[in-house]
Amino acid sequence: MNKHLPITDAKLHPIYDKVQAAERLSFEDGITLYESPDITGVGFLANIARERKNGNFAYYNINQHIDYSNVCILHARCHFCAFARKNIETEGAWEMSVDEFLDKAMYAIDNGCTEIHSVGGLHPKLPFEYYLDMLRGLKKRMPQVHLKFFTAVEIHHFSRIFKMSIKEVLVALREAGLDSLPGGGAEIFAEETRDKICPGKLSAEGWLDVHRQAHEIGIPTNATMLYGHLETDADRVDHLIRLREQQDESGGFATFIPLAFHPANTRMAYLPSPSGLTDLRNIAASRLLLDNFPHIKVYWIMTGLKVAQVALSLGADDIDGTVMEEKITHMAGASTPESITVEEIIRLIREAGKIPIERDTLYNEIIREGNRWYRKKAA
Ligand code: V47
Repeated sequence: MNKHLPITDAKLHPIYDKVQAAERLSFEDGITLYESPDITGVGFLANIARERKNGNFAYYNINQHIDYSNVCILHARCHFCAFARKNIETEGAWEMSVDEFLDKAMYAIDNGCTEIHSVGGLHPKLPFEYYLDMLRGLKKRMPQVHLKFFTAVEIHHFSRIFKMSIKEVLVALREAGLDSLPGGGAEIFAEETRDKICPGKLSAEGWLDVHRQAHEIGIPTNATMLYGHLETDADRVDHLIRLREQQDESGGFATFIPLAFHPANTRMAYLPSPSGLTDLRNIAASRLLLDNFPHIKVYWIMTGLKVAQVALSLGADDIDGTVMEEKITHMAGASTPESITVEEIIRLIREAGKIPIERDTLYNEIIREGNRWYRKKAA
């Protein structure tokens, strides 16, 4: 090994050779990445993979999260969740009307937002028309804004309560204006751990199946992994490899986002928060194992801005966006702001030595002229 390379753990040397040759890493390689004491070496390897895919660019977007309701039939099931409430009478519960939802979204859109990201709990009573009207209302007013709505768990819930197949739900939502699915609800696929942290929730197979069916009809999606709870290194590698296999088969994942568990106000509040090094290792390992994912996003809301900035040199090529209003992590004790300005995002990216690119949800470059924006045409 060249003495100038910043790798001190000899166990990483064979992985270095594979990364240089752009060869696929194995399950055992994944375990080595998680166990290695040489985090600098792991990050160095991830940066090789990152630069090969994304050069020196770092992406961000101008988006708004709107959680339409936190009423959830699984409120007592997901031990990691501080967001869900039993019903609308429970303290801290909310349920937006379609008009309230549209007003909030339109305010963001009028202020330059290119993506609305909207999810909610598994609501027992809202009719299917409610969800269709949210999409239709926005598409009619602003067709160019990307609508990234509903996790696979919500899609499965709609299919169950409205007695439609998953495909029928997806097709109806797409006709109403749905552009993509966010990556939430994946948690950790390994059955034993999944059963401990969210017994009774949609299985790993069910989650992957919804994404596969979305990809089959041309709806792109994202993927996540919740880490920092009861999962083992083997669970993390298993999760990433199952995503990689799904991507080989259906090919519609745009980005992967590792999510750092926030324990406050949850049934796992006895656990410590994941450390900065755990955050960075998850970013680096996912960049290296997910060789068929075009992008790795560091979600600054969960890691904090400082770790997010460092992550741009250790595997991540996307820092998410302005977000504007975040509930899921902040109800679980996040100390990050709920939004940041574009100027701040650009400053952090430039200071990390990267070139900031404003993107839409599907990584097309956004060009702004005054108050107007458009997607740059591919050359
Ligand atoms: O599904 C819930 C997780 C997810 C906690 O697709 C928690 O672009 C940490 O999926 N601590 C929702 N995490 C967020 C999400 C997401 C975020 C940003 C971008 C995208 C995207 C997707 O948050 C949930 C769950 O996995 N979560 N509770 C908690 N206490």
